[in-house]
Amino acid sequence: MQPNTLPTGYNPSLPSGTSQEKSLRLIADKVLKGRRISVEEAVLLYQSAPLSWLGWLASVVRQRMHGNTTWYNRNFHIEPTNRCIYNCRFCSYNEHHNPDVWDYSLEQIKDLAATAPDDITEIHIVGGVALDRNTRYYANLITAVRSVKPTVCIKAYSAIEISYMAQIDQLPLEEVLKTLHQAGLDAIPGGGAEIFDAEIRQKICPEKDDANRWLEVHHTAHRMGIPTNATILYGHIENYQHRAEHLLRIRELQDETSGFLAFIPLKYKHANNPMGEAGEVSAAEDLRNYAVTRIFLDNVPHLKSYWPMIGRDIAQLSQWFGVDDLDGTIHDSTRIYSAAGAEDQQPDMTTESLERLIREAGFKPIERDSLYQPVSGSITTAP
Ligand code: V47
Ligand code: SF4
Repeated sequence: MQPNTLPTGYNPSLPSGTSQEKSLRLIADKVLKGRRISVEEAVLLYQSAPLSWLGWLASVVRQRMHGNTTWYNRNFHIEPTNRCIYNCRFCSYNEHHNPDVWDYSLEQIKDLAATAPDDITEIHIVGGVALDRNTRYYANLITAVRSVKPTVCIKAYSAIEISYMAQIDQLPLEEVLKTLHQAGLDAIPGGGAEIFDAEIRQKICPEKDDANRWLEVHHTAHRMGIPTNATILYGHIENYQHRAEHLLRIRELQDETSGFLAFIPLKYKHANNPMGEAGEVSAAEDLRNYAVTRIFLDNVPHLKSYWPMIGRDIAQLSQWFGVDDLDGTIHDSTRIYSAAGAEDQQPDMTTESLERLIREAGFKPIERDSLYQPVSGSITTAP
């Protein structure tokens, strides 16, 4: 199939008349002129924009930023331990909610890294926050991985783990990040952001650092030239206002630093954790969330669909709702989502399957490295 091109001037019309429809039209006018929308306007989009219309508007933004390209990467995860001093109520894989407890030695981590295919470009390391681990340990872990995979990008440790290192070692964040960076840390993943709203955060992850601390870690990393990602955990007890305010704080920090590479909406999965009775939101809600995020977050370059969490089908469709990045080959190396009941219990995708997923939806797959540079030798053959 040929990559899509949005027909020029295509604008699925809204049934006209009510004041709400007029407001939606005004929002679209703003977006089409490249202007920002407010939190109130994002909430209105969440609440009342027809889904196909929202997909169209998000696609205009996506097209402007990335044309028909959808990026993907070859990556591998290492989850060093599921021991954790915290007990987030949505977490299915930590030792409090999972009888299968693991805590790899540095030697085991090295062996695990050595099992990753040679052609991967990124290793993503994130785990529980273990009581007895400090900055030196985490730096040694990076050195161990680096010794067997000298050229990969190491994207490691959530802001929550980094904050804990600073706390246990009584060090400023700059010092911790400097040590990790010198050991070979290249980038920081987006985990731990959950929902910034203090009241909701208190209910779903009461012991975790607050929003200000999460933002401080990322701000510090950006100042030091270390790129990071950002996430939101959605689809539990938060409302649209909470989601839009979360996005605003990311947009504000990005205005200051330009250090975020990608934003990854993480859908709450409900199996095997104490929040399970909250259920899960629908696929339509997932798509709506991608679209509003793309429209609102005009300064974060990439919107990533993390298929092990959302599933292959919705990841594929999400490209029509603002997503330009599908992560990744994975190689059955993460348990966070399988423990929480994700469809793919052993997430693993070949580059051929990823490319097919992208192409079948009408987009052009390009393999990327962690900084979103095209990887030469990518198997892409289609235009
Ligand atoms: O912070 C935990 C989430 C995050 C559940 O930066 C859950 O490229 C849904 O941040 N249902 C860690 N979500 C994973 C993460 C991530 C994933 C992929 C790519 C990147 C990136 C970052 O996983 C946690 C939490 O928000 N999480 N349990 C659950 N039951
Ligand atoms: Fe620990 Fe992370 Fe799970 Fe929270 S989400 S309990 S910090 S492993």
